[in-house]
Amino acid sequence: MQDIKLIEVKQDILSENKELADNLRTRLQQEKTFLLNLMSSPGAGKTSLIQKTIEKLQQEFRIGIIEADIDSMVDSEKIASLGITAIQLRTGGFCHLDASMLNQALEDLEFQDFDLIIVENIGNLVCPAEFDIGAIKNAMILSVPEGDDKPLKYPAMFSVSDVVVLNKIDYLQLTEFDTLEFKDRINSLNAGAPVFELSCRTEDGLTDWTTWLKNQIDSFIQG
Ligand SMILES: Nc1nc2c(ncn2[C@@H]2O[C@H](COP(=O)(O)OP(=O)(O)O)[C@@H](O)[C@H]2O)c(=O)[nH]1
Ligand SMILES: [Mg+2]
Repeated sequence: MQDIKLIEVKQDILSENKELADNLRTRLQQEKTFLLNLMSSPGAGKTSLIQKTIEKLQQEFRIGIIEADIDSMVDSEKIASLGITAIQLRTGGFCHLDASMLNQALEDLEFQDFDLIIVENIGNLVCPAEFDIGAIKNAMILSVPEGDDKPLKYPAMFSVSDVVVLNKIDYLQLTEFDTLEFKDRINSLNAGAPVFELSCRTEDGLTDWTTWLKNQIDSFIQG
């Protein structure tokens, strides 16, 4: 029988991606452009949080948005209607973004002209956690209707995120969601990661999030 050659495709792809992501991060640091990678499952509130964040921070920062979707332009049209520069990445079936896709989008956007670029990653709690896109910070949103057990089911996503947003707190009284349990579960995976509880609908808790983000950008630009 002939020898069978085993190729660890995933490992190769991931290490190549990591190198490209590190290069991208260095360029972002040189140009002082803060790249935020926003991840969540579909419908948790990525586009809503981006819209609210733009409203609160557009006076202070030059903001650009990169929208990723498997096959639509819906979200980038919403952002463009706010008068904000948006780029749409259509992944044609891919369930995540990677550093080379980001490289292309950042060149098109002329990223040097922005203080803050928010990337709306593909709605998915699995694949985006594996691919470093060169972001300065990774953020994820979980919405209350998804349940407080999600850190147990998707530990990688909760581990790679520098910050967690719990959205749709206006649903709390309709569910069994246990906020303390949820935070404990995050803490055991990712000690010290801040968790912001908010509602994009009522705007409760929104200012704590935008203040945190503003402080992160300010210290990044000054650093
Ligand atoms: N009740 C409630 N609905 C919300 C909230 N945030 C977003 N939504 C709704 O949830 C749906 C999905 O939100 P969207 O921002 O498109 O999620 P995305 O798929 O992660 O970008 C939309 O109908 C939003 O209006 C919230 O805080 N409370
Ligand atoms: Mg969206």
